[in-house]
Amino acid sequence: MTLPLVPVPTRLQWHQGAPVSLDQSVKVRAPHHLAPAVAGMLGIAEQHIMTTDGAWASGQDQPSCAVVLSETTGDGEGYVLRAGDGVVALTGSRMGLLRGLATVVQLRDLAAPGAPAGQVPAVHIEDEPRLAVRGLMIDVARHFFGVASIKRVLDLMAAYKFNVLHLHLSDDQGWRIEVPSRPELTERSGGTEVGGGPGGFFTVADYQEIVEHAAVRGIEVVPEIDMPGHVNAAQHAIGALNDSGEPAEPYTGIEVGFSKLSLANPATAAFIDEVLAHLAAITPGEYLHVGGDEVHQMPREEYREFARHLALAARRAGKKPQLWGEAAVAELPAGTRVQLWDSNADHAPVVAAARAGAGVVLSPGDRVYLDMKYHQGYELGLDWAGYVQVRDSYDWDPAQYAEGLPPEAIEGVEAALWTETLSREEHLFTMLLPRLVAVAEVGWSAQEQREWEDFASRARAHAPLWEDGGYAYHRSTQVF
Ligand code: TNX
Repeated sequence: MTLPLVPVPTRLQWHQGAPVSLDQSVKVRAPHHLAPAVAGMLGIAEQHIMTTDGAWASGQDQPSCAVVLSETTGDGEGYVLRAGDGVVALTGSRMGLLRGLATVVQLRDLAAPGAPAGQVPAVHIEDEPRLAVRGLMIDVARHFFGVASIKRVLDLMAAYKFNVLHLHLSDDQGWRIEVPSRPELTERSGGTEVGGGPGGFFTVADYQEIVEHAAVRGIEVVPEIDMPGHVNAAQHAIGALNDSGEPAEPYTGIEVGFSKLSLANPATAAFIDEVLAHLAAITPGEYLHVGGDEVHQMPREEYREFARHLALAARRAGKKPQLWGEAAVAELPAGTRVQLWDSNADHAPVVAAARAGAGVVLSPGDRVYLDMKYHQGYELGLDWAGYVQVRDSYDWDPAQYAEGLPPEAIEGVEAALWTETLSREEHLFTMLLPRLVAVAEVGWSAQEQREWEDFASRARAHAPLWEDGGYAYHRSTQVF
């Protein structure tokens, strides 16, 4: 008997024992700090959670609990789950418990063969991720998506054990994060987007709400300010960032590669430091993404110098730098993360940077750019990397993607959702589902355990969960 879990766990054994019923009034015993995650992920009221530091929230007698979370030390994401005869017991570090909770939810909500949903079957699971980073990038610059939409994205990510949300916060078409010392950024460029729509931006409080919703679910937010290209919105807001000293015209088209900053302009370095210091201050995660892609009109030497400047600026702000693959040609400080994306490019510079010590996150356009059309004629999306069917997102091995890439340099995989053609929340989820869950399994599950037909049948079983959650999805004929 197989259960349709996604991502497929490392080890699963059935055993004799009665399934455990988990309804809305189930009692959960958990460390105090996990109560919001338990409530949010299992969808139960916080007063049903008995915290291990003794306090039973509503003051009743301590009940026996059907779900028991035991926290161990360490920061790994592995967990052990034993279910049967009235108890679901989860053991792991804080992160491990969060990943295990996602499994409990799937065990409860995906009906086991011959059993009703709402019951966790008697199983023993040991599980741990293949790759440390399992991310999703959302472009809120081309079209803006607000806090409520991003929280729904985070809920979906948590359900499939993702741990990094990368927010692309600035581009030619808009600036999406409040910088209190530079109010003109959002005042002038927060209200523009592709196609002339209303745009929008995150206040500091909005951003913190996102960071908190993510943190509760064990997801790190990596904010990106894209430089030295993709900067028209900044140059529209701040005239001093242009060589002319005059503000650029707003831009609402979808061409790339035409705008750039210059370090010869003394305003540039100060701008970079100020923005990154602010972003670092409001971001608890370790990384700042500083862009580096598609600067089509900059001489190579100037580009190399700029990319290095950006990486060092991120470090000065107290964070580790992450940059798009082009930046691999620069001399980057130790601890820099390079993000391979352009499936049409030569990967040799990224491979060389990895050999020199950079970490690599794989976001190959032909596999995990979830803004690519599913097939010819599909109404949403772009096609520069080709069509990306669900199977394309699933059927590849990160260790084999770029020839010569040392396996130990591969930190993880990150799907990307660019939004030139996506203007509504429904569009986001239609592009994400089912491909996002394919990427989840690529990042989490061992290569030997993955098989396309098996995945497709498991993924199919998840559609009712997406429907219950109000998530739009594409009924790909490869899966349905
Ligand atoms: C390339 S990926 C870009 C983005 C576009 C995307 C569309 C990357 C680093 N740059 O500016 O939005 O393609 O798929």
